[in-house]
Amino acid sequence: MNSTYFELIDDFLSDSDTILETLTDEVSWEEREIKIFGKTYNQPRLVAWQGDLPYKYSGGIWSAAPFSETVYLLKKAVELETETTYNGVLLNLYRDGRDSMGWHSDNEKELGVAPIVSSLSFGAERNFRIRSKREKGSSFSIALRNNSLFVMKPGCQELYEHTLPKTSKPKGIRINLTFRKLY
Ligand SMILES: O=C(O)CCC(=O)C(=O)O
Repeated sequence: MNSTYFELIDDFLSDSDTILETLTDEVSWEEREIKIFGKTYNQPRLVAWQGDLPYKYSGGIWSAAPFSETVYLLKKAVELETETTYNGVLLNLYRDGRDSMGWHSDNEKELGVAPIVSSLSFGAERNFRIRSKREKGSSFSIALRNNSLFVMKPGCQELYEHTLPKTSKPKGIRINLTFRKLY
Protein backbone atom coordinates (compact mmCIF):
# COMPACT_ATOMS: atom_id res chain seq x y z
CA MET A 1 0.00 0.00 0.00
CA ASN A 2 1.36 3.39 -0.95
CA SER A 3 -0.56 6.67 -1.03
CA THR A 4 0.00 10.36 -0.39
CA TYR A 5 -0.42 9.90 3.33
CA PHE A 6 0.49 6.26 4.06
CA GLU A 7 3.05 3.69 3.04
CA LEU A 8 3.22 0.06 4.14
CA ILE A 9 6.43 -1.90 3.76
CA ASP A 10 6.12 -5.60 4.58
CA ASP A 11 9.19 -7.75 5.40
CA PHE A 12 11.07 -4.63 6.43
CA LEU A 13 14.14 -6.22 8.07
CA SER A 14 16.01 -9.10 6.51
CA ASP A 15 16.44 -10.82 9.90
CA SER A 16 13.68 -10.16 12.42
CA ASP A 17 13.34 -13.61 14.03
CA THR A 18 14.49 -12.73 17.56
CA ILE A 19 13.38 -9.10 17.78
CA LEU A 20 10.04 -9.67 19.51
CA GLU A 21 11.70 -11.68 22.30
CA THR A 22 14.62 -9.26 22.61
CA LEU A 23 12.33 -6.21 22.89
CA THR A 24 10.11 -7.97 25.42
CA ASP A 25 13.16 -8.40 27.70
CA GLU A 26 15.15 -5.27 26.85
CA VAL A 27 12.48 -2.57 27.26
CA SER A 28 11.26 -1.37 30.69
CA TRP A 29 7.55 -1.95 30.10
CA GLU A 30 5.01 -0.24 32.35
CA GLU A 31 1.31 -0.64 32.98
CA ARG A 32 0.06 2.93 33.05
CA GLU A 33 -3.21 4.49 34.09
CA ILE A 34 -5.46 6.70 32.04
CA LYS A 35 -8.28 8.98 33.22
CA ILE A 36 -11.51 8.93 31.22
CA PHE A 37 -14.31 11.25 32.34
CA GLY A 38 -12.74 11.45 35.82
CA LYS A 39 -12.40 7.66 36.25
CA THR A 40 -9.00 5.98 36.33
CA TYR A 41 -8.33 2.80 34.33
CA ASN A 42 -5.25 0.75 33.46
CA GLN A 43 -4.33 1.30 29.83
CA PRO A 44 -5.12 -1.89 27.89
CA ARG A 45 -1.48 -2.53 26.90
CA LEU A 46 2.04 -2.10 28.32
CA VAL A 47 3.92 1.03 27.32
CA ALA A 48 7.38 2.62 27.31
CA TRP A 49 9.04 5.77 26.03
CA GLN A 50 12.65 6.20 24.88
CA GLY A 51 13.81 9.57 23.66
CA ASP A 52 16.07 12.57 24.04
CA LEU A 53 13.21 14.74 25.35
CA PRO A 54 10.30 14.15 27.72
CA TYR A 55 7.01 13.32 26.02
CA LYS A 56 3.53 14.36 27.10
CA TYR A 57 0.47 12.64 25.66
CA SER A 58 -2.99 11.60 26.82
CA GLY A 59 -1.49 8.68 28.80
CA GLY A 60 0.61 11.04 30.93
CA ILE A 61 4.14 12.39 30.90
CA TRP A 62 7.28 10.40 30.15
CA SER A 63 10.76 11.52 31.20
CA ALA A 64 13.57 11.48 28.63
CA ALA A 65 15.21 8.03 28.61
CA PRO A 66 18.09 6.58 26.58
CA PHE A 67 17.46 4.35 23.59
CA SER A 68 18.13 0.73 24.43
CA GLU A 69 20.49 -1.22 22.19
CA THR A 70 18.02 -2.93 19.84
CA VAL A 71 15.66 0.05 19.70
CA TYR A 72 18.57 2.26 18.67
CA LEU A 73 19.44 -0.11 15.81
CA LEU A 74 15.80 -0.22 14.71
CA LYS A 75 15.67 3.58 14.79
CA LYS A 76 18.70 3.72 12.47
CA ALA A 77 17.05 1.28 10.02
CA VAL A 78 13.79 3.29 9.99
CA GLU A 79 15.71 6.56 9.56
CA LEU A 80 17.52 5.16 6.54
CA GLU A 81 14.29 3.92 4.95
CA THR A 82 12.25 7.08 5.60
CA GLU A 83 15.09 9.58 5.10
CA THR A 84 14.14 11.25 8.39
CA THR A 85 15.75 11.43 11.82
CA TYR A 86 13.81 10.61 14.99
CA ASN A 87 14.59 11.51 18.60
CA GLY A 88 11.87 9.56 20.36
CA VAL A 89 9.91 6.33 20.20
CA LEU A 90 6.69 5.31 21.93
CA LEU A 91 6.57 1.55 22.45
CA ASN A 92 3.40 -0.48 22.97
CA LEU A 93 3.17 -4.12 23.96
CA TYR A 94 -0.20 -5.80 23.27
CA ARG A 95 -0.35 -8.95 25.41
CA ASP A 96 -3.26 -10.50 23.47
CA GLY A 97 -6.32 -9.55 21.42
CA ARG A 98 -7.90 -7.80 24.40
CA ASP A 99 -5.18 -5.17 24.43
CA SER A 100 -5.84 -2.17 22.20
CA MET A 101 -5.44 1.54 21.56
CA GLY A 102 -8.36 3.93 21.07
CA TRP A 103 -9.01 6.45 18.27
CA HIS A 104 -6.53 9.31 18.19
CA SER A 105 -4.11 11.29 16.01
CA ASP A 106 -0.47 11.78 16.88
CA ASN A 107 -0.85 15.54 16.96
CA GLU A 108 0.82 16.63 20.21
CA LYS A 109 2.29 20.08 19.75
CA GLU A 110 5.87 18.83 20.45
CA LEU A 111 5.64 16.92 17.12
CA GLY A 112 5.32 20.18 15.19
CA VAL A 113 3.24 20.76 12.07
CA ALA A 114 2.64 17.82 9.70
CA PRO A 115 4.89 15.25 11.44
CA ILE A 116 6.03 11.98 9.94
CA VAL A 117 5.37 9.05 12.33
CA SER A 118 6.85 5.67 11.43
CA SER A 119 5.35 2.57 12.99
CA LEU A 120 7.23 -0.72 13.18
CA SER A 121 5.46 -3.91 14.24
CA PHE A 122 6.64 -7.30 15.48
CA GLY A 123 4.65 -10.34 16.56
CA ALA A 124 0.97 -11.04 16.04
CA GLU A 125 -0.73 -9.51 13.01
CA ARG A 126 -3.34 -6.94 14.04
CA ASN A 127 -5.77 -4.77 12.11
CA PHE A 128 -5.07 -1.05 12.21
CA ARG A 129 -8.09 1.15 11.41
CA ILE A 130 -7.92 4.59 9.92
CA ARG A 131 -10.75 7.10 9.52
CA SER A 132 -11.03 10.45 7.88
CA LYS A 133 -11.70 13.42 10.17
CA ARG A 134 -13.47 15.29 7.35
CA GLU A 135 -15.60 12.56 5.81
CA LYS A 136 -17.41 10.95 8.68
CA GLY A 137 -18.00 7.25 8.11
CA SER A 138 -15.05 6.89 5.76
CA SER A 139 -12.67 4.34 7.28
CA PHE A 140 -10.49 1.42 6.27
CA SER A 141 -8.30 -1.31 7.80
CA ILE A 142 -4.70 -2.27 7.19
CA ALA A 143 -3.19 -5.55 8.39
CA LEU A 144 0.02 -4.74 10.30
CA ARG A 145 2.06 -7.92 10.09
CA ASN A 146 5.20 -9.05 11.88
CA ASN A 147 8.20 -7.07 10.60
CA SER A 148 6.15 -4.40 8.81
CA LEU A 149 6.87 -0.69 8.65
CA PHE A 150 3.86 1.59 8.29
CA VAL A 151 4.73 5.18 7.54
CA MET A 152 2.22 7.91 8.38
CA LYS A 153 3.43 10.72 6.16
CA PRO A 154 3.11 14.51 6.66
CA GLY A 155 -0.54 15.60 6.65
CA CYS A 156 -1.82 12.22 7.80
CA GLN A 157 -2.29 13.22 11.46
CA GLU A 158 -4.19 16.36 10.47
CA LEU A 159 -6.60 14.50 8.18
CA TYR A 160 -6.98 11.07 9.81
CA GLU A 161 -7.36 9.31 13.15
CA HIS A 162 -6.24 5.76 13.85
CA THR A 163 -6.94 2.94 16.30
CA LEU A 164 -5.75 -0.58 17.11
CA PRO A 165 -9.06 -2.23 18.08
CA LYS A 166 -9.57 -5.20 20.35
CA THR A 167 -10.31 -8.50 18.65
CA SER A 168 -12.03 -11.68 19.80
CA LYS A 169 -9.72 -13.73 17.56
CA PRO A 170 -6.95 -15.50 19.47
CA LYS A 171 -3.85 -13.32 19.20
CA GLY A 172 -0.35 -13.60 20.63
CA ILE A 173 1.90 -10.83 21.78
CA ARG A 174 2.62 -7.85 19.52
CA ILE A 175 5.09 -5.00 19.95
CA ASN A 176 4.76 -1.73 18.07
CA LEU A 177 7.26 1.13 17.99
CA THR A 178 6.23 4.56 16.68
CA PHE A 179 9.27 6.68 15.88
CA ARG A 180 8.69 10.41 16.25
CA LYS A 181 10.60 13.68 16.01
CA LEU A 182 10.04 16.07 18.89
CA TYR A 183 10.84 19.77 18.89
O1 LIG B 1 0.07 -0.36 17.82
C1 LIG B 1 -0.19 0.33 16.85
O2 LIG B 1 -0.05 -0.08 15.70
C2 LIG B 1 -0.75 1.71 17.08
C3 LIG B 1 0.19 2.60 17.83
C4 LIG B 1 -0.30 4.00 17.86
O3 LIG B 1 -1.35 4.33 17.37
C5 LIG B 1 0.51 5.05 18.50
O4 LIG B 1 1.54 4.74 19.13
O5 LIG B 1 0.11 6.21 18.39
